[in-house]
Amino acid sequence: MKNIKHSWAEPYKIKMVELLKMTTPAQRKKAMQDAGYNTFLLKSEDVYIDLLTDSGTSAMSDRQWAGMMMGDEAYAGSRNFYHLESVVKDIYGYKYLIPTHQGRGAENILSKILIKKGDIIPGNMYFTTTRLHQELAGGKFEDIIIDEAHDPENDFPFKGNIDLNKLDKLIKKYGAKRIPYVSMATSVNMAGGQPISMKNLKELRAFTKKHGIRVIHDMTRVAENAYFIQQKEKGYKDKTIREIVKEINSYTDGATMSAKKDALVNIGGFLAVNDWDVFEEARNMVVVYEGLHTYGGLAGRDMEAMAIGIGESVNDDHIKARVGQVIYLGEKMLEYNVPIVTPIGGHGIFVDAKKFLPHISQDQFPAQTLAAEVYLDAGIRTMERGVVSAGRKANGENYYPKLELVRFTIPRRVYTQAHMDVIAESVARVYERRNKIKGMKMIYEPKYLRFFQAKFEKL
Ligand code: PLI
Repeated sequence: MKNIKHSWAEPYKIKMVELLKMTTPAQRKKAMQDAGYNTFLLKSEDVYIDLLTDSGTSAMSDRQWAGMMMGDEAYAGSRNFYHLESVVKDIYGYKYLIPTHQGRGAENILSKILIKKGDIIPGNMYFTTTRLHQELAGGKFEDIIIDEAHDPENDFPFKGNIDLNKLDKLIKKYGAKRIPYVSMATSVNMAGGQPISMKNLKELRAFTKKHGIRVIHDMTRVAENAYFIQQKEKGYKDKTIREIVKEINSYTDGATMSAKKDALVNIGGFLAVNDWDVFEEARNMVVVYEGLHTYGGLAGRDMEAMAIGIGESVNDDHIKARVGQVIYLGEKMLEYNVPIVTPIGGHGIFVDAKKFLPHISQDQFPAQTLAAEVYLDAGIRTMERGVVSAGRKANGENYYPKLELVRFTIPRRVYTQAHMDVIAESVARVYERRNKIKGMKMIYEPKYLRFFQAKFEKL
């Protein structure tokens, strides 16, 4: 009896299905060429299993759909806003709420309020939209994540941690006055969904307090981070996800949230702060960029679905199955010797394209190439997270990130274990023929966030 495994399973059953189109290799070849070898430019109906992102792609529950029918679509003072506000206070612990249409809406407002020209914003690895808003507001992002995060094979369990020595050096170099806040993300997306530990967060809080620097939390995937703390950090195994999430937030001064991830909705986000002055300024500004402060670009029904989704997102059974499915896929890929970022993160598997295609130089876009090849094999859509996503510096030079990854992002509550098997087998097939794969050149490059619309040609 002792050796029988205790498997996780989904804490829900399926009530409605969406049919998928199956494609032939010839159809996929044409679709990929038409898309300029950029998976963002594929038509969704040409995709079999869509792992482009976990953003806005979750399946909502029957309770969330019922909530949608309870939308109060008043221009001002919708009851759904007050419901959301009470949930953000109660579950997340932040005092003041500004709803926004999605995460970057909150990033825009926050960056404009807190950042002055010439400021430095240290953070645990950049995220594309977050860094761009910081730069557009006149700031400069500085990466202070621990070195382990840049090594895909390092098995340290909390690769999202912040290196306080790096922060200290920045303070000594620029002075605390030029650092408006530390941009701290839970489940660091670009590092492979890697968590930050509670211990590190507590140390960060104490250190920043000493220097009078705020901590702003990108809480897009906070529940997934909480799961790793519960499973791996001493002293947390008997705490609930809900308790851990609240504790994480308690060490920060405010947060930007893309509710399209953890919070299980297809659209929505918010800015939440504890500081009245920042709130007041944000409440002024949201009217300019998003909408009135009681809807922020969202319909009443969207806010209701978000309020209910936040509650579901901190349920222990939900998060165990959610991350369990990601780990299942990662372990399957490892069985086929596919090089992936380890430890396996919370929202997807990140395949190490430098190691998968060592004969392709970073100038020939190994991760972009691999994402195209994976689509061609079985219609699985993934995303480049490497030199294309990293973009260019203010002086026009490319950023060359150490990590050159293809992200297989798992939408929440959408695909089954059989889909995971199909994905792992497809990647294993591409891995078998890896030596024959050639790189690409970029033939069209947009000015901002180029990965969304750039086009490529095979060499
Ligand atoms: O896509 P938005 O504007 O709702 O959120 C922006 C955003 C902010 N922070 C983090 C960590 C994100 O992952 C994020 C969006 N991520 C996307 C779209 C993704 O595919 O990962």
